[in-house]
Amino acid sequence: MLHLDGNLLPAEQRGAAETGLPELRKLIERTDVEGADFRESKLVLVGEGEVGKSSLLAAMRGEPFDPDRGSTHGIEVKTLELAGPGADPADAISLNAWDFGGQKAYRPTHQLFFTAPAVYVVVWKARQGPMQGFVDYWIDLIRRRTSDANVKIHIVATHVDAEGQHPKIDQAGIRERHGDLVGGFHFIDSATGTGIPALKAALWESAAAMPQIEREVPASWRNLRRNLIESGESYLEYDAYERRADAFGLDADAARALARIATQLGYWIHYPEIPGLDDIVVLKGDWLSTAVSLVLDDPATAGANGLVAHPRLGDLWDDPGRGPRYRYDPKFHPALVQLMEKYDISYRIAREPGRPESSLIAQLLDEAPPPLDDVWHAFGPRLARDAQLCEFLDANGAKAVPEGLMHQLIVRWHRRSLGRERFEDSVHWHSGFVIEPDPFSRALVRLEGQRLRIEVKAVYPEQFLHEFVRDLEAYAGELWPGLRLKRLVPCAGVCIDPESSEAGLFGMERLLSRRRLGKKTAECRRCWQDVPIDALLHRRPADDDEPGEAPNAPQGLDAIEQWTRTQEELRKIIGLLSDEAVQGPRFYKVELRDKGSWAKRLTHVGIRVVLWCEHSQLPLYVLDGDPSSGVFDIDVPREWLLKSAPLIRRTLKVLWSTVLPGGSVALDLLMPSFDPAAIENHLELAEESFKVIAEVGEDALAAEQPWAAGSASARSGAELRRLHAFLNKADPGYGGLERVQDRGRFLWVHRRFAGEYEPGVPTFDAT
Ligand SMILES: Nc1nc2c(ncn2[C@@H]2O[C@H](COP(=O)(O)OP(=O)(O)OP(=O)(O)O)[C@@H](O)[C@H]2O)c(=O)[nH]1
Ligand SMILES: [Mg+2]
Repeated sequence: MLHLDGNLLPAEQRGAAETGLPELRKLIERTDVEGADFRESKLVLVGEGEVGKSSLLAAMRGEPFDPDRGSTHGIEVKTLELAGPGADPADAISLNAWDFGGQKAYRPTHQLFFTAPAVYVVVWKARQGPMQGFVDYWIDLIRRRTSDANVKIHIVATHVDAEGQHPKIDQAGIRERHGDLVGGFHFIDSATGTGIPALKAALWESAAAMPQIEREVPASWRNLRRNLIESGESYLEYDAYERRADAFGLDADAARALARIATQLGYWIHYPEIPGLDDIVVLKGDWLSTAVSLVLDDPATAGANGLVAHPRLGDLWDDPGRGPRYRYDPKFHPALVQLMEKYDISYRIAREPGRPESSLIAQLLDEAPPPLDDVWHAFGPRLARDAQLCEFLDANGAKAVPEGLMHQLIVRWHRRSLGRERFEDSVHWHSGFVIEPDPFSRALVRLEGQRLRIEVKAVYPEQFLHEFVRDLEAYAGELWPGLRLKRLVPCAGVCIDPESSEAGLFGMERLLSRRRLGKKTAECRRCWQDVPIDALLHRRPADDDEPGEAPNAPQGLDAIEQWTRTQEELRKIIGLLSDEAVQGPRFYKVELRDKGSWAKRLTHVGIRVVLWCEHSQLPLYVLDGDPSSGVFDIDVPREWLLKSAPLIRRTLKVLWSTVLPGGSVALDLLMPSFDPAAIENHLELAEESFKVIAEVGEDALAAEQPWAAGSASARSGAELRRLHAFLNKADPGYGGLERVQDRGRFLWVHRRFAGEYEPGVPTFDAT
């Protein structure tokens, strides 16, 4: 058996493992046959603008010094061959050197390409003022993105001969803060060549010490990659790539595996799932970032607060006034837009007749916040309010807001923005935004110094807070593994500060551990009063995934409250079954086709499965106006029905409450002419069926104990997967439900809502 988890396999093989076992097997077989050493690693040059990064790389590559070198647009990737200390050619290491343009505007995008394993060079120039701060800044940026694993950082001062003095930097301080990550301090001059050989030797040492520098990969892979690097091409059409691969002895499967793995490693770009990128392999890592920099550098887009019409993008990406490196064949423009979306750089705004399709580049949003009176202060005066603050702490415990975080959050949450239908209604700026998680609640998210403050107005504001912070934690954990999220609870008026500034803040972890220890209060570090912990944590447990009590509203709750509870339960079910949603939908209802046959205890029973849309929370037959749409009569093993009963019951309850008066907003808005009684009839049938299942099931349950072992979610998931297999036989298209992604999670929605999640291939027409 192959053990694929953990870090036992080198990255290529892990990549192959993720793409499927057959490919992995093939890779391993090939390695046995024709394994060859592959000494290659990544070098990343960073630092402020114009400190001499590109000149340094040129000097190391043995190119003549160019006193009039232009500033780097985006990223340039070049190879740097380093010979080992002896003359043995087998010691040579080939580095892919990534030279980043230092302009501030590029930083949020560039750091996406800071990956490990890699040797980093932080370049500085000792002319003006204290450069120490900049050096620290870049080291921090690298560490946040890489969580220190497999990273070495060299700190290089340029212009040393030109300056005529040895620049000073607090080496001891930097070593103290960053420890073993620091590979060394170097002082060079690219114009005269001073210090260049010694630096190259030091970089070789660091690269040679990287784990997996000598990866065993098939010689055919290595030879193909070498050939492609040396050819200098930026991209290949997929069939040309296949032909080239074939010439190096790679069949179609192996070529596809290599393309995917090289994408995962950040060398190439090939996304078979993005239309337009499926038929090319981009060979240069800087291809996308340069395209993004052309947009970021565009004064017109900046002047429009980041709003750019696609024809304008078309002009920027194929400007006859620029050199070939900055021109992109228009057939790739749609793919570029989709890649920017994939990296949360931009999103497409709602289409309007007479206006060309447009995107918002979040990084170029206005610095000044818009007036918040109407959209926030006046909103929902009777709704409950809650707030939380988040801090990001680095390995040294220092606070740091990840660069570009706010822009990425704006893109990530744009489906809840106020401008969903009319872009002009959006409320967002450089460091904040207002969103509407659902029709009855709003949230204001903004940067406050080094903290992110999230305020919510809703019936149960803690629900959204919980969802948002959890999403933030997962997202930040992926992008900035070197940072840790710390949650803070404001005193929210509990604080007895004489100025009632309500500025007291309590660390969430501290409150929770105090409570676990049985303590009832926590001391406020602002007013030094003991504040009741329960008052600070007026939150209900939100992550229990056991079937909670029904969302049926207790007496006295009004429609909005009931609606909110229903949504919460829906979200829980969606979250509980998120892995299974890769394969198929989660919302369905079951009726027994013949209740009598259930009692006969045959091994199989006839059921009717009715599929629901997870977006509108309505059955497909309602949305399609066709009683047979999304309705399947199938035979299933009796034992499946017994095991699925808990999930069926839980889903049934919540589907019921969506059609109760006030339950589903969607029904009134989307289907004003539809009579809810029709759904009610269906649900009644399902409920009766469920009663029959449960009654006759009791003794069977006792005998078979299908509900006994494992956690509820694991069991429900397994049974749901079986249902997908049954339905697949009847209709692999699941009645036309489409799978879409929202913040990395899958949803199954009616096709008419799919466009809200996945806007399709972008268009570049003038209207
Ligand atoms: N005398 C001297 N000049 C240098 C040295 N390094 C760079 N320069 C000059 O400084 C200017 C900027 O150098 P670049 O290498 O373009 O700087 P960069 O860091 O790549 O700049 P960006 O790409 O804009 O971030 C150029 O005009 C170089 O000729 C050095 O070591 N000595
Ligand atoms: Mg440069």
